[in-house]
Amino acid sequence: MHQKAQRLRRLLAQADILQVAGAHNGLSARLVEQAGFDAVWASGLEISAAQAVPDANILTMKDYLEAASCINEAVTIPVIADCDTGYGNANNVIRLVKKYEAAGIAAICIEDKCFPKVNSYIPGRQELAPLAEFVGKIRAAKDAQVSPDFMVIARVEALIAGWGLEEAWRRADAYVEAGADAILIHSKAKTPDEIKAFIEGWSGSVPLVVVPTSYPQVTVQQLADWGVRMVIYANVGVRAAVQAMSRVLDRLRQAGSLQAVTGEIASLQTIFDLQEMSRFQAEGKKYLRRAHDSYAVIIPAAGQPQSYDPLDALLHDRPVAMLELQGKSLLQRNVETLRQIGLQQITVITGYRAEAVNLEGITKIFNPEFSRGHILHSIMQARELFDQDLLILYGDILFEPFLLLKLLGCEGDIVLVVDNSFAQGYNPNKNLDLVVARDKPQPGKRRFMPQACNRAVRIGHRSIASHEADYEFVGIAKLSGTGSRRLRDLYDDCQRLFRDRAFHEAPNFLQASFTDLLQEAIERGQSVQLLEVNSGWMEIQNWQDYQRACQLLAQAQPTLSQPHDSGQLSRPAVALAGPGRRCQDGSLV
Ligand code: SPV
Ligand code: MG
Repeated sequence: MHQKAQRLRRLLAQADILQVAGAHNGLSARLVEQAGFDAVWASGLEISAAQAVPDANILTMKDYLEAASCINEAVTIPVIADCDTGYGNANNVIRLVKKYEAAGIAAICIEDKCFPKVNSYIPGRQELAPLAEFVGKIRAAKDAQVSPDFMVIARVEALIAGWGLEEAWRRADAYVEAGADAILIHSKAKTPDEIKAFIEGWSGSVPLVVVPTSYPQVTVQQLADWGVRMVIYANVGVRAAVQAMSRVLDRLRQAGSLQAVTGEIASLQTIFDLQEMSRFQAEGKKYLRRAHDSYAVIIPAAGQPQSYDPLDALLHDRPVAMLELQGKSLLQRNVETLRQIGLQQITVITGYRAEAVNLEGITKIFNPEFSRGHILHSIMQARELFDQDLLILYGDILFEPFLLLKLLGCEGDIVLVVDNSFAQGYNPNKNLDLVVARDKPQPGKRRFMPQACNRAVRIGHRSIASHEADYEFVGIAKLSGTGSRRLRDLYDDCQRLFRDRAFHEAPNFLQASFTDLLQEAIERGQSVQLLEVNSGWMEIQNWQDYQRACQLLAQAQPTLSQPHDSGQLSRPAVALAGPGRRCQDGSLV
């Protein structure tokens, strides 16, 4: 079924005369539709003019077909394609009908001149094709069409060529006899008298089409009264565009400022609307997916400082995540890193000085129990996210993009980023999340570990002695959709079982750390995989960390003489003094 051809036939069967306007591309066709015309004329003159070449078959069938297809795709109304003489003989017509019909064009119009034709308004050569030859083209076209609704309009050029009304009538009759669905009777007279005379003397049964370019004074009502069924304003679009463009360009060239012409040009919004930008955006939102789009990020940043460290002086009005580091907060730096690698869905859990967390484009969830509960409780404030891929990032760490990219590239439902360099300068005052692994870290400084092959056997910050531990948990974890659902179900289960009882290293469930839940998962047989890194992150837990971060960030500012050295930033904080704050005192909740 050919819907547009069917629609054109239905329109022709109605009482009103059809008004059709010419176009040369998708944009001009869309304007034709917006103006309320019944159909679009894919004009040979306009399409040629748009390429600044004569309307004389300088372009090929492929060029015209491409333009007609663009026009057709841009509109919902039917398109009538001006196919000149059929681009050759009857064999060429057969191919063109197949191509145009397949492209969704509702009707083609072929004219009885010799190939290559020249525009009907050009004085001089207007050579008519022999009648029999053109009849053969019409028959070929009608036999080639697939859908019965597809239309073939035969254009009589006898008046253009100066052969008179008798020849025009003779040809019109022969073309109808050959199967033409409509007759376009063309005239270049300055008044409509010639056309009127043709109509009065012709008794053909098919719809009549006219192109009143040379007799513009005629009205649609007059044409309708005379019995015309379709009027084609064949080239107004390109002529209007040329006049408007050259006037505006002249004025702009003289004025030397866009201001002089802004009142005369369409707004950008008008152009965006014509391009259907809003549909494009909606579709993008629905279908576009980048590599890590499935991930949501949770950053717990609710804890209040309780470490009695000099750093606390900077935290009286903000949580540690909002600590300024060389002109940008820690959180902002991390959010920028996340966006840089395509992670957009970022949820920050707030609590202590929640009002200070004022970044654009993040989701905030307030944890009302931030002063009593611990980090697990904070993370689970984002419970509804625990059915998709998740990245959990503690709020007091600074990290480099490559580290996250490496983590995101790891297979596994629960993957923790771990580092074993803590052992080199172990600070007993720091309360690290330690991990005992199934496989011992490889000795030596250089490692090659593209995947998280190792597994956690135990994890915790109290019950594991430093000499037993293989790694420190960095505070970055990746959960697949399966992993996040499992941890959510485990959390729900443990909340029921351990509400007021000790839960691993926590005195009660509210004060549980993330590592307590991980330990429970390990004990229930869940694989907790380890991705070993030895650079790319640092923590900001005390005054020394803070100073060191500021110093490294200052050095990391790229200058011409001193290239950016990301390696400096990536060294983990291994020789820091002062009490650690993570997990022990709830400050990092
Ligand atoms: C066209 O638009 O290309 C036509 C109509 O064939 S006219 O130019 O008026 O002859
Ligand atoms: Mg033409």
